[in-house]
Amino acid sequence: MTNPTYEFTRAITRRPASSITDGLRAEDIGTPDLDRMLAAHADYVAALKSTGAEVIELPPLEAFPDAVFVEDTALCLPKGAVLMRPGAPSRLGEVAEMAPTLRQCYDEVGEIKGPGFIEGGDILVTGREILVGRSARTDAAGVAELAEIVADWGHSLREVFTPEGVLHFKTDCSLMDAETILSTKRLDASGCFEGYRVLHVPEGEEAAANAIRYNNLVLMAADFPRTAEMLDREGFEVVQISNTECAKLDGGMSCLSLRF
Ligand code: CIR
Repeated sequence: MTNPTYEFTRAITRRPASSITDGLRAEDIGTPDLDRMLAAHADYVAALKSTGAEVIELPPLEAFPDAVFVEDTALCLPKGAVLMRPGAPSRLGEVAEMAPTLRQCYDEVGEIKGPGFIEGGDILVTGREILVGRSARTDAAGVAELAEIVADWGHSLREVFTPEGVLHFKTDCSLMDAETILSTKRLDASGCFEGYRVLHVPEGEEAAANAIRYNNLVLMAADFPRTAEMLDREGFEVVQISNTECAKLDGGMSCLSLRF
C-alpha cells in the first residue's frame, strides 16, 4: 500500500529566473548566484526523478523573483489541490501562473479566495492530519478557509504556530515518514508534535530541518553532517543537495517542489 504523505508519482518544479537576485529575504547575507542555483536545482530535480517520479519542470518567471519556491503557491493532496493566497504581496501573482498546471493534473482544484492569507510553506501533511502554522505569511482567516476546503476531502486540520522570526512552519520541520518528524528543538518545544516521534536536528544545524521525504529518499541541504549522520543512523536514505544560494533567500528543500 502506498503512503500518500511521502510516496509520490509526480512533482512540479520551476527553474529559477535571473531575477532571483531580487528575491525576498529577511536578512541580506549575499546575492544568490544564478548559475550555482541552477546547478543545485538540476541536482534536486535529478534526485526526485531517480525515485521513478515524473517531474513537471516549469520555465523561469522573470516577473516573479521568488517563483522557484513553488511550494508556497499550492497544497497538493491525494483528492485535490488547493491554490494558496501568499501573504507576501510580491508573490500573489505566482498562484495564477501555477493554476493551469494543477488543473491539468487534478480534477478538483480548490482556491483560497481571501480575505485571509496562507502559503504552502506553513503546511505539513502528516499521516494523521494537516498541521498549519500561523506565521507572518499565514493568518487565521487563511487557515480557516483551508480547513473548510480539506474537510470535504476527509482531512482534519490543526492550527499551530510558527516561532517568531521563522519564515515558515516548515522552515523548522519536515516529515520523515507518516509518524516521524524532523524538527528544530525550538519548534518542538511549542508542543505541536505531541504524540509523534520527533528527531531533533543537532544544535547549530537548525537550517537542516527543512528537508523532504520523497519516496525512498530524504533530500536535505548539504553541509549539515551531523543531521545527515543521524538520519542515516535512523535508516533513511539521504541525498544532500547544495542549498547555499536558496538559503540566501530563506528557501530550502521543501520550497522547491509540489509533490503528489
Ligand atoms: C520568500 O520569502 O517568500 C522566499 N524568498 C522564500 C520562500 C521559501 N519557501 C518555503 O519555505 N516554502
